[in-house]
Amino acid sequence: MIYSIAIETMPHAKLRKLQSERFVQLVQYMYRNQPFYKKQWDEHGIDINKIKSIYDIVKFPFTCKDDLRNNYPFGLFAVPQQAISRIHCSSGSTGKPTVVGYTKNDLDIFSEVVARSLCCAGATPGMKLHNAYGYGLFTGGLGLHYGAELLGMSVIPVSGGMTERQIMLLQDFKPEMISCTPSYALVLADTIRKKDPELKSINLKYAVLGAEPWTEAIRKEVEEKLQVIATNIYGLSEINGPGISQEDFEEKNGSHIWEDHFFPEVIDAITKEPLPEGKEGILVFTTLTKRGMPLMRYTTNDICSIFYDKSSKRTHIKMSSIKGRHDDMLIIRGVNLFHTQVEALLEHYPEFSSNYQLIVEKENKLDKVTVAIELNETIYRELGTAIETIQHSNAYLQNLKGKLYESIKNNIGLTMEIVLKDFDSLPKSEGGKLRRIVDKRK
Ligand code: DLL
Repeated sequence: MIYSIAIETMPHAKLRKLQSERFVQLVQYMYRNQPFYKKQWDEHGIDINKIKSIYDIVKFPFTCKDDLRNNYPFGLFAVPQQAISRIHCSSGSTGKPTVVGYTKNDLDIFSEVVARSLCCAGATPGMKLHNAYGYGLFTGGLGLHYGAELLGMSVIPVSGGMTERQIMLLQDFKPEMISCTPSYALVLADTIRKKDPELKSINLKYAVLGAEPWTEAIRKEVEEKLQVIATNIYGLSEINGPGISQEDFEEKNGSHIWEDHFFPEVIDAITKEPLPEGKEGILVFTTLTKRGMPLMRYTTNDICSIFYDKSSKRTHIKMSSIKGRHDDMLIIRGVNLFHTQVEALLEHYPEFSSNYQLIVEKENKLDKVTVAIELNETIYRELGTAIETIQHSNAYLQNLKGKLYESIKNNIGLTMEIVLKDFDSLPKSEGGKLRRIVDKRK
């Protein structure tokens, strides 16, 4: 089902015209109401009256996370604080969070794009949604919640954590759709299967997964273990929250960015020049319709490409899955490395569980990467002893480690130490975002 046919299938020329109209109004609005932008644009000699179309966007400087931090907490609000209906924060793990304010109308748009996204993921009115994204300052819980209600779903606002209780509710309420992080979907799947290996007690059909980078291997595993169709939902609080883009459950090759509200660009990480369709770089967004705290050319730091897909049911541009965040990119002995590259190789090894960590440290002044990876449950039980202690003497395990070592070396161009771990021994998702990298160099 398409939530809004007129918008989601709008011809490109008409979409571009709509974006241009919205952009021209936005620029005037921001200049009048956000002193930060007025000052910045004056310093850059931008004459806002000469801004005539969306193509003029290249004249504007970028906004970055530090601009939000420097204006903490409410300095970028474009309306008096009393006109802000809700405040969310980014999930930054250190220092002050970045704050986002929404007017009532911004929240209506937020719900609308999430309703669109849920339809795109396979939802229809009347379906039940088990929403296991965290409720609170994080945008995931409330964002999905109100969008699902707008669509006419019955929302079960479970939030994150308390896995046993979640499973009881999945079994008793029998929701058709679940929304959570991909890593938590796997935790739920493994826990359910321990009690019910054939999955007879639940009725899930769709999973809407996002908030952290994930790969095709994880998709396959979630789909097999939970017997669902899993699609990607993307977003960030600075721009809105979840529902900036969403994958179609029948197409699954990239997520549609709702271009009538969020104008995307991809720029080169070094030169900051906009890149053509299909080229990978840093994703940048301009909020075309937000009024509480609009942002111009916000650099997300997320690495992906954007492209039009003529074979799609919808006309809006797609983005590839996020490879990682630019600030999460590891530089190992001069080679750029995202953890998702290692994850993609692990897909070929059913002997492992999907739980792994990359540990980076200095050894004799050189970067050293260790891949700590759990064995899958069956092999672990067969071996029946602490894996870490026997991995150097057991021929089967040595051979397995050797194959992974070679595969990483040949595909990524780096040598990494492989350390096998007991099943279920590495940190798991408890509903929030899971960090795969432990960088001890910092
Ligand atoms: O994670 C919003 C969200 C909630 C998205 C629920 C999807 C589902 P923040 O906490 O501000 O907002 O974190 C935003 O998370 O810049 C990406 O680095 C990462 N991220 C979000 N969705 C995806 C995804 C929410 N589908 C940051 N794939 C973003 C990869 C994602 N990374």
